[in-house]
Amino acid sequence: MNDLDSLVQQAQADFAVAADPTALDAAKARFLGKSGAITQQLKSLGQRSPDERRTVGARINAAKSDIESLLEARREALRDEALAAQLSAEALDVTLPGRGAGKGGLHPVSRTLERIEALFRSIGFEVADGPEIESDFFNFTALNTPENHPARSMHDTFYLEGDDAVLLRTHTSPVQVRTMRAHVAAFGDRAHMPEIRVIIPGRVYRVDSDATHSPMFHQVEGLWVGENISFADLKGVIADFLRKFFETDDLQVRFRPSFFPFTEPSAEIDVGFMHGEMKGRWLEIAGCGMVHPNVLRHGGIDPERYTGFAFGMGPDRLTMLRYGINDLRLFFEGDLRFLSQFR
Ligand code: 2U9
Repeated sequence: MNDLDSLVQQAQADFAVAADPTALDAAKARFLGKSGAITQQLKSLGQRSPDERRTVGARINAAKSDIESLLEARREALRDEALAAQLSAEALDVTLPGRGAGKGGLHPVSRTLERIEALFRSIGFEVADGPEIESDFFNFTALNTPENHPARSMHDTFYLEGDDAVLLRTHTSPVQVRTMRAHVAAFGDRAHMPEIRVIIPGRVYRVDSDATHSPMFHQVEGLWVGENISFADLKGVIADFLRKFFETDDLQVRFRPSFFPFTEPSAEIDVGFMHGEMKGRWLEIAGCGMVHPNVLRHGGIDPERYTGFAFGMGPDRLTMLRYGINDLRLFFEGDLRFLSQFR
């Protein structure tokens, strides 16, 4: 066997053990590269006689073309191996049942909020919102909450680091003050300013956490300001709302005197069911009152001419009552085993 035949055999053996394209390129360089064995042979032709050059040259070129064919064959074999490996790794069993798109649904508290909004819209209320990061002024001062009130302590309220005048709102009430100011700015110069009728649903924050308290919870507050708005209007609106919300006229509503810094007089609202399993029990459902004159003033409204009522309720608690849920934290853990029951 001459040199060239053994070179071709050597190339075949080297290509066969190259396990990937990089190793194959390295093997190719040993034969066909700039200083590869075949290239060396071609270079040495210069030292031969013209006759030899022709015959030997033809044999070298034949060996070169054999090696190139062997290389291409091995390349193709490696490509086939890689494809086969990929196909078996990505094997798809088309006989498996489909996973489905996983239909989503509204969170139970969102459903309650939507119901409350729809009921108040039907009697001419607008829905407003505002910032969850509030100033101490709008959250407390404008709402007639004294400087030393316990609600203002670090113990009860989340303050932003490095600025004790900025906090996570503890109620949605600052939005009512903002609403009053915006309303006065828009309509305050008219002989008869239109009434304000607004509800504010939203997230609020307090330092509190157990089965019935979460550091983040929801509130819906309402405000109706105009000339001659009275406590009788408040009672009518609330009683109507509760009968529609609980889908029964079989319901008693009780107003118990209470105290809030932002309303005077103030009351807690209880509902009593006259039949069924809740018969004879009173449930505290909301708080309310006539907006304090100081709060109207902070809203830019003259308390000598206008009066208003406000109320606040907890939609989380209303949702717990409606569905018989005993732990508030379930709402905010994002566990689909719980949430998907409300779809
Ligand atoms: C303005 C003036 C007055 C809103 C009110 C309550 C009473 C109340 C609680 C009910 C359940 C909070 O989520 S809860 O724990 N709220 O008892 N809220 S009066 O009074 C306002 C609001 C804004 C400008």
